[in-house]
Amino acid sequence: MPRPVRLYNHSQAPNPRRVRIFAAEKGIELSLEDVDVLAGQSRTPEFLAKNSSGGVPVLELDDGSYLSESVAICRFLEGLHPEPNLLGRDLREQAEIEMWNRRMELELFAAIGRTIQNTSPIFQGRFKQFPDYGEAQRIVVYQRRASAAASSRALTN
Ligand SMILES: N[C@@H](CCC(=O)N[C@@H](CS)C(=O)NCC(=O)O)C(=O)O
Repeated sequence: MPRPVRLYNHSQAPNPRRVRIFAAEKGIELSLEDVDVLAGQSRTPEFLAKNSSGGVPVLELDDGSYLSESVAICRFLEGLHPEPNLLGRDLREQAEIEMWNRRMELELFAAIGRTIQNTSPIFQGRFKQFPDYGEAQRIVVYQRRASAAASSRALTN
């Protein structure tokens, strides 16, 4: 099985952070190479050859291949380092984790992304911004965060 060589990273971006947190929970030390995505470094022909989607994280492997998509990278790390188990020991547990993962990504994380992309000066010039839409999405984020917190409290009580 190929082993990780380095993780193409951005210190403030959420998707690479997700992989860094997952690796840290497992005690895996990944060598990081920062990519200035705001300066367009993930959109160069050289980087697009590593990940045609043009984003980070990307995990470089010692067989010369590259793996992108934060969840796919986490799943690969889980396979290489099964303990501590983070993605479920049996089918039921795996499906439960996947359910929460999908909810967090589609219902919360996507709305956070739409808020930031439509309101933050960081994204001016990268996207056509619709600030009113961004502010409406901000309200959605707060509502969904409250509802996720209530579900989580119900699960732990
Ligand atoms: N679905 C991908 C999303 C990757 C992504 O959008 N990464 C952002 C940083 S959080 C990025 O590199 N954006 C730069 C760009 O798209 O040019 C994943 O989960 O890894």
